[in-house]
Parts: sequence; C-alpha cells; structure tokens
Amino acid sequence: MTPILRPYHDNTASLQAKDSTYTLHYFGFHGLGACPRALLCFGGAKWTNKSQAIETWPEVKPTLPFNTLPNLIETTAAGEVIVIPESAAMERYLGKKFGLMGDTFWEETLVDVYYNLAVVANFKFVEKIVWTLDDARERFLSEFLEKTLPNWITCCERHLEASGNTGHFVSDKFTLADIKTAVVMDTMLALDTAHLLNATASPCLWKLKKAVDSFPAYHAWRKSAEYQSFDDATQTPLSKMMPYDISKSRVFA
Ligand SMILES: N[C@@H](CCC(=O)N[C@@H](CS)C(=O)NCC(=O)O)C(=O)O
Repeated sequence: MTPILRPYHDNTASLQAKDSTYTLHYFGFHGLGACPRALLCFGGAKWTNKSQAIETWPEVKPTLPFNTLPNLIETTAAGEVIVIPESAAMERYLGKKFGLMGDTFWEETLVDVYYNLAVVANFKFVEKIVWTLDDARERFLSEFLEKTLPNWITCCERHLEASGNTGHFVSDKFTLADIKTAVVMDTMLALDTAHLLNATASPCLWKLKKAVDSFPAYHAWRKSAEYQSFDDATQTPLSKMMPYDISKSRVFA
C-alpha cells in the first residue's frame, strides 16, 4: 500500500505537547538533516537519529510518504505517531512547536523571509553544484561564489546591521531564520569563501553564527561523536567533486 499523509489531522494538542519524543530519519550525513537536528537541540527535545543505511534504502524508500528523506517522526506522550516529510515543512513545524517563529505577525514574516533566503541559497548549491554534470560544476561553482553567495550575504548583513547587529534576524531572540542561516553557513564555509565569510567582511552573520553555534544543547550536539561521523560522511563525497573542507565550518564549535 502506498503510504499517504493523513488527509486531516488536528495537531493543536501535539503542537502544545512538550513531552513528545522525536526521531529524525535521514542518512548518516548532514545535508537536509542538519537543520531539523539543530531545531531539536534548540527545543530541548528528547530525540535520536535513525540513520538510513544505503544497503537497505531500496526497500525502505517505497514505504515513506514521498519516497524521500528526511522524515520527522514524533511520538506524543499518548503514543500517537506523527510522520512529517519535506524538510521545510518539518522545520516550520518544529519552529512553531518550539516558539522559534517570532512573537508577532510581522516577526513571523521576517523569520519566513530570511529562512527562505537561506533555503534558496542552499537549494541552488545542491541543485546546480552537487547534482550537476561534472563538466558544468566548475562554471556553476564560480557563478555561485561570485554572485549568488555574495548577494545572500549582502541581503543578510543589511538587515542584521539595520536591526542593531544583535546576532539575530528578529530582535534579540533565536528564530528558525537564525538557525537555518547558521546551518547553511556550514556548507558555505567549507567552500573557498574565507574572503566573503569572516569577522570583518560579514560581521553580522559572523556574530549570528557564533550565537547559534554557542547555544549549549546545539554546541554539545556539534561536539558529539555522532555529529563528527556526519562531518566525515559529508566531507568525503563532496570533496571528490570540488574544493570542500568541512573543518572550516568549525569556527565556533
Ligand atoms: N524536497 C525534499 C527533498 C528530499 C530529498 O530529495 N532527499 C534526498 C536526500 S537529500 C533523498 O531522499 N534521496 C534519495 C532518493 O531520492 O532516492 C525535502 O526538502 O525534504
């Protein structure tokens, strides 16, 4: 039977429940699993990784709602199990659940704007540079480093500076926008970007990255052996495609 999402589910109670446990089903590398994992740390949630082995992927794939990973699996205290596919949907779900979407309608809009800016920058990197033809990669990478990334940085810096350089997109509070931006910066820092991303060229993003990476539960996750194993599994295939050094993302943790 093809798995489907529940056509209707009133999750008001589960959104309010603080005692759920979570499983993040993804492959054993960072990729699209990195931001949901960070959000689970910021939410102080009880969570574990279910790392999908490549060998069993062909039989697992058709059992998933959209045949892809990540999937977030939430088990409420009452034993109800909620499965959410699509990284952006689960990130916004966790953002709402953990109070990381701002406190007013306008703050939520700002969160959406800078969250989406990071989503799109990451998507362009993945689609145009990772999943591309070998002979096109170098050209797309140059364009990305010369245009797409500087534009993303400028848009973020302008807003962060105008908001008082607090280390946050919204006031002085952590939101989904901060967390997604810091996670996407890990990928960008691993490329040849030292001239674009540093304490003087992009001081406001640097401050934001430091604030996010220093958050105690997230800092501890980044220091864990499991996170380190995801670093290694992320590094190996990408460094075969282009200059890529994940250790450069470990500026603050
Ligand atoms: N739009 C989806 C994309 C999911 C996706 O393409 N996931 C990849 C891994 S990053 C996957 O499952 N690949 C294995 C496959 O398609 O067989 C999301 O954001 O969750």
